[in-house]
Amino acid sequence: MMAQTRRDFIKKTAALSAASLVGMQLPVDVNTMARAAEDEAWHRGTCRLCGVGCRVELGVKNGVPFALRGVADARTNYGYLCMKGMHFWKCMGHKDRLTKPLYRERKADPFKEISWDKALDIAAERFSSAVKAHGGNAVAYYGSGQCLTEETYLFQKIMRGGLKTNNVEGNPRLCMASAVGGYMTSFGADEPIGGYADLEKAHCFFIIGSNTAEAHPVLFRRIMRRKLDNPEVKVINADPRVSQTSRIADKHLQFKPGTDLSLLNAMAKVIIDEKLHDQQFLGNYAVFKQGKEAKAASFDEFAQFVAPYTPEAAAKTCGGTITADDIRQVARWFATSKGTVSLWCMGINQRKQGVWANNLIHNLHILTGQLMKEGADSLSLTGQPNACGGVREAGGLCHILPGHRPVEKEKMRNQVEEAWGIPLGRIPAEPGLHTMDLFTAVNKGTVKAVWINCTSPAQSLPNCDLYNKGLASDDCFIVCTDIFKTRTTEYANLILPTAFHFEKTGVYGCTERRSQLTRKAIKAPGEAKPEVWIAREWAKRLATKLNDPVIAQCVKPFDGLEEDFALPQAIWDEYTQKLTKGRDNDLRGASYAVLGRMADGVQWPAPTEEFALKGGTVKKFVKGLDPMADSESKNDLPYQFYGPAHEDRKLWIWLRPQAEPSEVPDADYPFYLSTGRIIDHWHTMSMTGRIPELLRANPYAYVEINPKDAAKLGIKPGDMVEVRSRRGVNLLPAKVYEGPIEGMVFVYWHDQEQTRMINKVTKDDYDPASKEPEFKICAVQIQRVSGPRPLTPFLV
Ligand SMILES: Nc1nc2c(c(=O)[nH]1)N[C@H]1C(S)=C(S)[C@@H](COP(=O)(O)OP(=O)(O)OC[C@H]3O[C@@H](n4cnc5c(=O)[nH]c(N)nc54)[C@H](O)[C@@H]3O)O[C@H]1N2
Ligand SMILES: Nc1nc2c(c(=O)[nH]1)N[C@H]1C(S)=C(S)[C@@H](COP(=O)(O)OP(=O)(O)OC[C@H]3O[C@@H](n4cnc5c(=O)[nH]c(N)nc54)[C@H](O)[C@@H]3O)O[C@H]1N2
Ligand code: SF4
Ligand SMILES: [Mo]
Repeated sequence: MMAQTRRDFIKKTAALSAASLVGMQLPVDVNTMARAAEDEAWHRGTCRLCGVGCRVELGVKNGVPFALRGVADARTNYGYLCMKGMHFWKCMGHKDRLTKPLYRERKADPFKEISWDKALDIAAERFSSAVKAHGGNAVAYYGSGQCLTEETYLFQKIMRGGLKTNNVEGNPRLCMASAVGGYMTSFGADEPIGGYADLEKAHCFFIIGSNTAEAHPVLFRRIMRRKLDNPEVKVINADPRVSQTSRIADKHLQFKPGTDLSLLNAMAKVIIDEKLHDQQFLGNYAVFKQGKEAKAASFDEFAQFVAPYTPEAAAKTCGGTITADDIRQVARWFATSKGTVSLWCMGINQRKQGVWANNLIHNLHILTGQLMKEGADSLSLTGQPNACGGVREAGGLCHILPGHRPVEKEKMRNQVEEAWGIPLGRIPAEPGLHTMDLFTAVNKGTVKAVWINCTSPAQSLPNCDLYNKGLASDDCFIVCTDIFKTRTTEYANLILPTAFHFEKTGVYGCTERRSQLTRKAIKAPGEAKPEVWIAREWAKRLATKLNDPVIAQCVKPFDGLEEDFALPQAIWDEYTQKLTKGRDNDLRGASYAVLGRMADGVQWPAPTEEFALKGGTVKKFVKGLDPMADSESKNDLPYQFYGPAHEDRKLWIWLRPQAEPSEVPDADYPFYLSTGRIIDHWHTMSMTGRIPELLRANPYAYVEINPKDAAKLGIKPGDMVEVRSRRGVNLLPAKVYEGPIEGMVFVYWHDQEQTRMINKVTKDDYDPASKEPEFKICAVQIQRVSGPRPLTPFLV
């Protein structure tokens, strides 16, 4: 059956392969195809925004961008784009772009323009004096799932190998950490087994805690197309809110926030009771585990564990409109369809039990064998364009090194040190500070200097006012690399202007293990520079100031290379050739030359160029499709689960109970607050807030209230409402509609205006396993405020 999948796959993508072959044979690079007029060119790259990874072409005339369009033969998007994707290029020539380094010694001082030379000198001086006085752990790098892989890789190399600290973190801790924890503990390997190709083959979609329609619009379009063409395809949507995604659902399961662990366990119980599990798949590939020590359990123990989660009991826990029969129905659809794909995102990850909730979704796939066949996958949606490629794969979190290597394993550290040509033992054995501990340490004054790159924690951290106190203090030196001023640059000592997407070269790796190259197509404004240049030049100065040849060694391979292409290429080559060899994310075949020829990049594992030129691995662990499954094969079974974290090479089904969120409503704070996204804005709105076509649609945040609650509180649409928690307060206009379940309100978190920054209100408690904060649930009181309140967007 899988051999047929491969044939099907090749047939379906024949045109695409032909395109790649053309690229192979001709000396033309498909990334820059001159069209029509000689001065007009279309440059191929990836969308700057979400984790779908749509392939785009930027139209440039006389050095100025004028349009952006989708690439029709790209397997990520088949030409489609969403509104934000079509418009992000308008950030390129924007009048607000940062164009010169800015500096102030104290945070109360005004900023002054300074030269790059001076700026880098100051950054090196402040970091090296902190290291001299207090050791490597007194400094930190805080990056982003929106950095290019080359940027994340180089910064973490300088921090770990050069400054001897694992204080390398980034915003994926706020986002994907629970998904990583789920994949590692259930499958022994991070990142999805299948990918988008499964969407067109699926017969049932289980969408839980994901507003795919607004957060991954192009994938939603593919799901909708599949359902339109095949009305028998079932769509289940499980979310405490009726969202834009629910509109295509055959069944919407609406429940009290945080109760869905019960729902998932009840689905498992129905599956077992009705004997819908796949005994043979379980026998060949799965074991059962429980507790912190991952103690072995039996099938019977699992059955006993889920026994109390009867559909009736779960329906009661979940509240809302769910009935026991709904739960039976969706469990049957899930188990018996010819192929079920689950999709989830922050409604599952940003939870006190984020890893457990991930495990419970994987459980259903392992139990039913809805995993390895075509049209089936347990597919975690990634939020940012390069959280997978840059951060999860290239060492962007405090506990992981490049190539999916855990920091705490000495052998893994030594492999990295050898690849870098630095003394063994140079990289500290202890993981660094995770995000919430890092900003707590800034508050305490124990971290003396932080480099914040491509992210705006002053707005995106939960309970942000608490952490902004530390950022505001002169005890901590803050460098921000950004393209615009943000809420975070308000706390900076040094603001360094960087080149934007398409103004520099590098790779993004999206949700489905796919790496795609974007080459520089236009010049950055003013003196803005690519981060790889900034990092290299900074490291050279650190080496001098600390008189440490090992720091110099970290950037020596990149010495003198021009920053537009040769430098990022050399960084990519070092990372892929030296540090992905033999790892599950083997990318050795995906050189810039190969990526440049592909319409849509390469899915790892892709150990050879020949294999990469065919597109790489569509489905991991399948012999005949995944070269590592073949090379690692230990038996005659069709699948080989070689995931690095499970030595037994098995899939683990976990016994995980329902548990309470960190904060639930009570008499004083009687409502659940949940926060999330809308289709036309991106995070802190630094980009989308500056694009009139996007801002006009949603100029300011509002609070969604269920009509029954609004009636009880005398709130009418448009009334100004105070949303108050134990931590802070917002003042927002009301949107009254049947979205959130009764007893719950929802606010999008994009708005930068101080009275509408919802992270003043959210709670900063986190999942003890993944350290990911519970942005999705806290308790608030809401109250109508009388009198006129003028509403102004933060940017006009
Ligand atoms: N337009 C747009 N798209 C984006 C982004 C953006 O800023 N704007 N950001 C990108 C990023 S980085 C990310 S991480 C993704 C996020 O993508 P999503 O996670 O899909 O988006 P959110 O709106 O954060 O949250 C999704 C849903 O979780 C639900 N939820 C709340 N509480 C619970 C619960 O207890 N259980 C369950 N099952 N669900 C719950 C909410 O009601 C909401 O509908 O989007 C990416 N795409
Ligand atoms: N309440 C609440 N809070 C949340 C969430 C939630 O659901 N609810 N979600 C969380 C999640 S999932 C995420 S991912 C985070 C995201 O939160 P952030 O990462 O803080 O938000 P962004 O606006 O994406 O920040 C990216 C920054 O990079 C800048 N930038 C753009 N291009 C470049 C470039 O090429 N180089 C550099 N150096 N900078 C550039 C932008 O101007 C912007 O300031 O927020 C988290 N916060
Ligand atoms: S779906 Fe995501 S990747 Fe695609 S165009 Fe929209 S924002 Fe860009
Ligand atoms: Mo995210």
